Amino acid sequence: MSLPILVLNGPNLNLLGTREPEIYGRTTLDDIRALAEARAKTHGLSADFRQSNEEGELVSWIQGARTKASGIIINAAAYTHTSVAILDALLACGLPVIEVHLSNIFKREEFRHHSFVSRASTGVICGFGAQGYELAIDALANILSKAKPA
Ligand code: CA2
Repeated sequence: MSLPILVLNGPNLNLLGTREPEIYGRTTLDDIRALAEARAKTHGLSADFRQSNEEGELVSWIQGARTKASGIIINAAAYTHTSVAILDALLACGLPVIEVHLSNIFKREEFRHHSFVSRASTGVICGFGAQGYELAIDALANILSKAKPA
């Protein structure tokens, strides 16, 4: 069994489904966890799904992933646009990274158009709501299958 995919969620995503449904929809983070775990299973993989409101905790989880995960899917939420610490941790971990956003950040305020996370990511998926996590798992599964020695 390969190492799990680490699925990281940043600040305020624990509020999903309870506030601002016009932007983020009515799906809760627990719903997304279930979707991600089910999707990983279809690829013979597992998902280690986490959320934190704290930048340092996210950095520590990324550091730990080096030996405990096969790849990272990250919605760093507001830290996407501010955190060099998360970028540095992602660059250092040496794992494939897929960046996800529920909303289309390019249709929103100018300050959301820049992502530090993107510099460490193989690809970015945004604007597809909860489905974006499933798309990210498919993309990562494809990357991991190609990286496997024959
Ligand atoms: O679209 C995304 O997934 C974002 O990463 C969400 C972040 C935002 O800062 C990014 O620019 C784009 C915000 C997450 C906050 O989630 C909430 C959910 C419900 C109610 C309030 C906030």
